[in-house]
Amino acid sequence: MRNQVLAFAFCSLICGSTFAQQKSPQRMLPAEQEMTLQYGADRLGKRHDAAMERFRDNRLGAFIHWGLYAIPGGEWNGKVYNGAAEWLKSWAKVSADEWLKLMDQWNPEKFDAKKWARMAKEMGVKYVKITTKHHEGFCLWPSKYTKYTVANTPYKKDILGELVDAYNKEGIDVHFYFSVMDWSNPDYRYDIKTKEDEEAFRRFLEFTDNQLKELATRYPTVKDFWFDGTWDASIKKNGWWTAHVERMLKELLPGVTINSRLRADDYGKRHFDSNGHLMGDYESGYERRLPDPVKDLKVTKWDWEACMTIPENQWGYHKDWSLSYVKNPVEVLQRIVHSVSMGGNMVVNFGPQADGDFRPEEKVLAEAIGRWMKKNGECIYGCDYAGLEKQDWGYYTRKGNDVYMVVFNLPFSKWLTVKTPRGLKPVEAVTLDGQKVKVVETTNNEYNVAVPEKVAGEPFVIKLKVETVEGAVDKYKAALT
Ligand code: JFZ
Repeated sequence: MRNQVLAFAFCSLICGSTFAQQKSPQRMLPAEQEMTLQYGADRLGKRHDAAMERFRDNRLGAFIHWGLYAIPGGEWNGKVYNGAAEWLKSWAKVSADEWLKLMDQWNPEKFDAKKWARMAKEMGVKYVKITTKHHEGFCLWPSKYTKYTVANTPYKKDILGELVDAYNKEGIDVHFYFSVMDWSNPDYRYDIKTKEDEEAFRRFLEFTDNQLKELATRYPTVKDFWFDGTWDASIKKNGWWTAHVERMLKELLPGVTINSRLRADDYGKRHFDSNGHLMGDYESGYERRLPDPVKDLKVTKWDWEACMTIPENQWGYHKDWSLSYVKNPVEVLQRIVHSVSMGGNMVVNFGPQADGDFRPEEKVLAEAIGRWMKKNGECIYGCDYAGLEKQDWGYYTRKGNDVYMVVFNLPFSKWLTVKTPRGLKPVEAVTLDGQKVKVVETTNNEYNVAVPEKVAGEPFVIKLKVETVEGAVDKYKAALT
């Protein structure tokens, strides 16, 4: 922050007031005036290799938060805490030793990796992000570097390995969630204040490197690392280490993708470096919220992935979902479409039970999303920001010259308004089940698109085939670069 202020002040001096009055542009300084950073962004603009294209085209993923916290499910010593269940150790002020005793009860009798993989396939997700280790420190794989792993529970077997195999067999990519902050490790520090802290934290970073190398070599088909628990001063003061981790994993696993939450630059600036450039391969700041489709179109300039919980804020299994608002399948769909319409991915979270089964609400939701995706997935997978002005009936997505109108709100009249940028013209409109739909030009670059005759009682899709004339300004194409 301090450096952004400095950079900004410096810029006002050089460029005069006009430039300085611009509100927080992503790029504040002409390239030659940017500060030199050793641990800033490794790349400017989007990544365009095959692995990144695959990450982007997948568009829909599932999150799995599974750890010891699934056993108490939000309740400790008879008291139910409504805070996030995976943070229960902290809400109920349980010591690490006592918490880790839950390992003796870890024996998910109904766990069947193949069933989990079929459920994901049915839901239409193209990738699954699994908590290899959450803040509590318990590892779903038999790590050599700590005793707090599945290997030392009654279950014994390598859950992560079983899941990687099962998902991969269904053609689903596996991403690893990894919390750097680790409540089980006495060397972890929230800040570095003394020589002793420094030494402990150096040991901790080495331990973390070892675990990451272990994950990358034991499970070489992993496609992505999603880091969490990186917000403490101790890590911000060691930005070099976050850059090192990204490089280390990319050397071990060519093509691997990494979220921005890992990174801090030379000055402890996170996600975006002190010059305003995204660090890592995609922004991972959108959590349980989404960018505004009218105001925040800047997000189409970089890749991003949002993740969301089905209740308000429960990632791990909580036994009582009656305590807060719980989204219905259409709301979940709307958030998926919203994300794709702004060039982002969406990951829907599941918190499996301690017995290895999923709660009924999650099964119903996964099935409902899957049914819709089977019919309408064409407007999600491989799609991007369309470059058309948002309308109240829903969202646009686009693949080349196919613009998809995803309609959530049925108008009282039979017409849906479409406004196109200059040079872009709809030539034909059809529903995904093949009904032709009327398009009438109402004024320059404005059209009425008819609501199809038969619409199911759920969001539906109209595919507009469009033509662009030579020389047209196409915001869609610009967003792809
Ligand atoms: C973190 C975890 O603490 C939480 O348990 C869950 O795993 C979630 C996916 O990630 O929580 C966060 C992290 C970052 C923000 C908010 C919650 N954030 O940047 O707004």
